[in-house]
Amino acid sequence: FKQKTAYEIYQCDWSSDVCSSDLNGQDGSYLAEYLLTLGYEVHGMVRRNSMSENQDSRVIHIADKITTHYGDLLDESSIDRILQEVMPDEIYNIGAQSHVRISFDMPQFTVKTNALGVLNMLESYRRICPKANFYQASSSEMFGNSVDEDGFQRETTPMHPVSPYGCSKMFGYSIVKNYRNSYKLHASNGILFNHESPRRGSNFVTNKVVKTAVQIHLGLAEKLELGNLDTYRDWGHSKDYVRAMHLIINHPEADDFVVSTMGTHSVREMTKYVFKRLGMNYEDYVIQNKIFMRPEELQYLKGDSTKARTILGWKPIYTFEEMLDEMIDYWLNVFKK
Ligand code: F7E
Repeated sequence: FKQKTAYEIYQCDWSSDVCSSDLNGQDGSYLAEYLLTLGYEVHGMVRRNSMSENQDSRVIHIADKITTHYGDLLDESSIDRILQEVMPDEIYNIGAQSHVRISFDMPQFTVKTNALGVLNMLESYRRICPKANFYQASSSEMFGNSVDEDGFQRETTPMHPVSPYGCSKMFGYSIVKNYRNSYKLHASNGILFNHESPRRGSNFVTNKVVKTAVQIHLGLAEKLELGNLDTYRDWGHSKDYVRAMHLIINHPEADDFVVSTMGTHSVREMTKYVFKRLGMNYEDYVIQNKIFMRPEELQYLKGDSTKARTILGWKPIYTFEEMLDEMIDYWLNVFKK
């Protein structure tokens, strides 16, 4: 293991290796692929669970190119052990209980993982490898229903979260800033708006709509049950957003950046588009079920990412439609086999 590490550090352009939490999530898998194309040595933390196939299913195709370590954001000793072994140059904390609706069912687990988990990472990082750069996956859910007069949320918009998930992310965001200032660490926040892909869990609304619409189209399902159709989200593609994470962590000064498409669509508009592309009218198939509603809802998101575009030179490549088309094609392929 050590020889391999030394060899690869010597070989790669960036003289750098990287450590990321939740390698097997949507973003973790795209980030690992992206960093490999840049010549990084990639180490990822995976959480043990009782369904073995879920622990590496999104990264199985690159399993021989990355190193995985069992660990947990709530198990400080596992974080210490991994950081001591790897001594990374870049640390991406993208592990979380990321489902907003589920955070109302499991508020304490959500807060422990998403808030205390960040603090655990920061403490290990500060003690073991403080010269590394640190990226925290912060979220537009922290804004809650707070919108600037021009209809955007940006770095300066007040944060008033409306879910246990949003509250937990706001602690993570704040403690990163606190550690940056207190200990002069290169610790940054990406405030990422919703980002999707074929690898998105199918209990998030885009992939739920696409997967079920394809099943209906192929005669494999009859109805689609949704919650609130009239909320608005700024949806981008995860592949574009992991490029932003890398730019943020490598910016000479640690800072906080909004990452967004600067556009917004309602759940209804998104659903209408997907069904239309499959030759159907969504109104014939969609029914509302209140079990998918949230006790308190975030109504409207549209992010202003001017700062990231100007300072980091980042911009998204995928359009909203191209992203949904890719997801539709993915599920058509899965179910036609
Ligand atoms: O919901 C509505 C729902 O669960 C989007 C996470 O990545 O982005 C994500 O959080 C909207 C909400 O994402 C259903 O009420 C209607 O208004 O896809 P979602 P989210 O809650 O916005 C932020 C930035 C994060 O950081 C989070 O980790 O769609 N909606 N019907 C539904 N949502 C779901 N899941 N299922 C429905 O049946």
